[in-house]
Parts: sequence; C-alpha cells; structure tokens
Amino acid sequence: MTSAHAIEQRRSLMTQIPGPRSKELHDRRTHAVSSGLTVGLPVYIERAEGAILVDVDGNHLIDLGAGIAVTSVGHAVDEVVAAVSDQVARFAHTCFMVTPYDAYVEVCETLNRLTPGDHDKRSALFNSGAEAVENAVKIARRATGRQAVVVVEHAYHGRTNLTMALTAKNMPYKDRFGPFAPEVYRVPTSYPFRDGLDGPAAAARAIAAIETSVGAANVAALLIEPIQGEGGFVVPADGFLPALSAWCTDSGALLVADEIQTGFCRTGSWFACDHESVVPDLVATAKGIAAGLPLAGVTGRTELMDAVHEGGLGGTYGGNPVACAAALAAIGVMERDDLSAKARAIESFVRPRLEALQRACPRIGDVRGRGAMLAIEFVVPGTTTPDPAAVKAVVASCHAEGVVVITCGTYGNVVRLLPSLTIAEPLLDDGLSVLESAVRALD
Ligand code: PLZ
Repeated sequence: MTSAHAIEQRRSLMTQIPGPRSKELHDRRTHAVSSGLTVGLPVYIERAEGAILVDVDGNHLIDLGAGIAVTSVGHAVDEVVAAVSDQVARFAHTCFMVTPYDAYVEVCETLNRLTPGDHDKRSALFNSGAEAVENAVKIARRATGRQAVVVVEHAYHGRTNLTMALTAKNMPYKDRFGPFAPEVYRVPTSYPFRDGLDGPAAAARAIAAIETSVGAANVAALLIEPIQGEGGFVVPADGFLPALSAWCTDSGALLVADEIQTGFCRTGSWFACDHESVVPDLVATAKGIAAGLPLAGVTGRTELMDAVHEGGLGGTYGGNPVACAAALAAIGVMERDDLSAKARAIESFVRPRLEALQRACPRIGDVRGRGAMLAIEFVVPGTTTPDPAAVKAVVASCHAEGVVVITCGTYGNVVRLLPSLTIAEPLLDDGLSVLESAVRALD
C-alpha cells in the first residue's frame, strides 16, 4: 500500500444492502436519470480508499471491480490525490491544441516507453476508451489507405457509433441503435473453453474468414483485445495472437491492440500483448492509465501516427492536464511498487481458490484469466450451456454481504474479478470467502 489508510481496510455492514439513505438516493435517481443507464448495485458511495468503498449509510464494502479495471492503484492514493490537487489549483484546462503543457508530453513519452516494442513511437491522448479506439481506426485508415476493419466474435470496443459496430454483442449495447458504421467485418476468435481449438488452428480459421470475406489487401486494421473484457475474460489459446500478428505483417494490415481493460499491469505485465511478445502497430489505452480520471491514448509506430494530416486528430478535452497529472502519478506508483508483480501475486492467491471451487461446483465450467483479471464461467452442469441465472444469484449474495463483484460475457454467465492491484491480502481473502459461500449456496 502506498497510503496510510484513514479508512480501515475491512468489510463492515451497518445496514442491509442497500441501506435507507442509498434507497432514498436511488428513488431520486429514478426521477432524474435516464433509465437507459442501469446500475449493478444501488449503493451510493460517499468516499473510497484503497479497496474499500464507503456508502452513504456507513457500510464498508470490498471493491473487487475497481470501477471496471480503472482504479488499479487503489482509491484515493496519496500520490494521485496530491498530483491532481496541485494541477487543478495551477490550471484545469487550456486545450492542448490551443496552448500546450508538459504533462501531456510526459504522458506520451511514458506511453511510448512502456507499450510493447522498442521501435520509435508517437502517441495522442483522448478522453475515453471508445474515443481511443475510434482514433486508432482513423489513424489506421489514413496510414494504410485501406478501409476495412476486422474485429472478432465477443469483442467489446465501446458504445459510440463506430465502436458499436466494432462491438459484438447486441443487447444491451446495440439494439435498435443502428445503422452502424460500414466496413466492419467480424471473424471467429479463440475461445478455448467453447471451441476447443489450439491457437494456430483458431488463427487459421480467423485468417481464412478474412481472406475469403474481406480480402487481405482491403484490411486497414485487425483490432483485437489480447484478453477479451466485456466478452467474458476470454484468454485466447497460446499462439493465436502471434499468428494473427504475423499475418498482419505479411498482408500490410495493422494489428491494433485494444489494451483498454488489460493494460497497465492488470494482467501481470505492462500490457497483455507482452505475455506472448506480440508487438502491435497501434495500441489503445484508457481505464487503468489515470486512476479514475478520464484519459485514453493511442500509441503506435511513428510513421503511422505521423501519417495523419496536420490537425486531423484532436478534441477539446483530450489529454486534459488534471487527467495527465493523475496518470503520471498512477504510473509512477505502478513502476515504483511493481504492480505487475502484485497482479501476479493476486493470481497466485486467487486462482487456486477458484479452481478448488470449480472442483466442488459442477456449475463452474471454466476458471480463466491472467494476473488480477480473473473470471469464472457458469454453465448448466455437464454442458457448455450458459447459466446466467447462477451468476445473478452469486452476485446478489455477494452484494448483500458487501462485496462488489461484476459480471461479463456474451451470455451474461461470467463473474469477473478486477481488484485493485494494491488490495491487502486479508481483504481479498475475505472477499473470496464471500464469493465461495455464494457459489456453494447454489442449490
Ligand atoms: N475497449 C476493451 O473494456 C470499456 C464498458 C462498460 P470507454 N469497458 C467497460 C459499459 O458497459 O459501457 C472498454 C473496454 C475495451 C473499449 C472500452 C470502451 O471504453 O472508456 O467505456 O469508452
């Protein structure tokens, strides 16, 4: 831990979950906020520190979601709080395209240094993951002079018009929001639990689909999450990503890695591509980069990033100075405290417990993930038929006990764990015990 915690890192419940004050706020929300936004657990948060969320009723909940892989350094870390406070007091905004500032440049230098590959790189900063993906596609099209973007099954890349087209799952992301952007092609991926293929075979299947339905010479970018996030924490079989990477090199298509959920130490290395020494042409980052402030980046080979005409990239807030200050502080903590090692230690602690749970519970079809990005997929025992009802029951019990867990998966049948990488072991142990009891209580 980097901070001496004022909030005790221990779960404690003062009321039922949600408590009366949260219920009041939720009632207000219903009258003020569009019902198009749903909520996982309607407790309203008053403050947070480390891996504890404190709600308006005084309940201390264990956060095993980190705001969907964002607060990887923990909540309210001293270094981030100080950097953000200092920056906001100096200036909160100028627009980097109008009058620049050094923190933006330093974040780009840092991204160029940390992303896979030691080639010459440039970066550009944006606000959200979806915006980073959109810009990666713009850059890939401009740099290659080609239009087609290839994505895979179960992919998630965002909710804007282009990124909805890139995202695989209809409900809730796309339904009746079309028409969607053209020149997007979807091919099979590697999902070992469901397809039983090894990496090279899954890659050969994807490549055959691209070559027959798109044509290699038309492909600007093959865009892929090295480990799928929203799609179900799907880790491709070994050799899948390297084979796709080699195909991209041969065919002049760019390999664009969406490391938005997997990046910044989450999987036990700076980026998930590092595990198989895959070097993408462009990398999209967001989430964990800035400890909760909105920031995203695209980093890539200089000749690609500089192929865009002057003024072709930008936005009012992209690379906002406060978000950049947060990123520099958060990345500083990751480097100083080797949070990749912490993510690997989390895997060593959690995975055996999940595997033991799988042996005891026939509804768990698969335990998978890497580092502090781990998941369990629920199925009807003895089949691969998804069981989203089991997930609902498990999540409801965890929530009632004050443990915030979130779900994912094309079939809504995956519980995912994304704790902050600095979570204290007793807290992780307690959170896991609650999860284990919830799973054992199924029938
Ligand atoms: N690419 C790999 O995981 C965001 C989405 C939550 P934004 N994932 C959480 C929801 O239901 O909207 C994500 C991601 C990957 C892109 C994105 C998009 O990032 O910052 O949400 O735009």
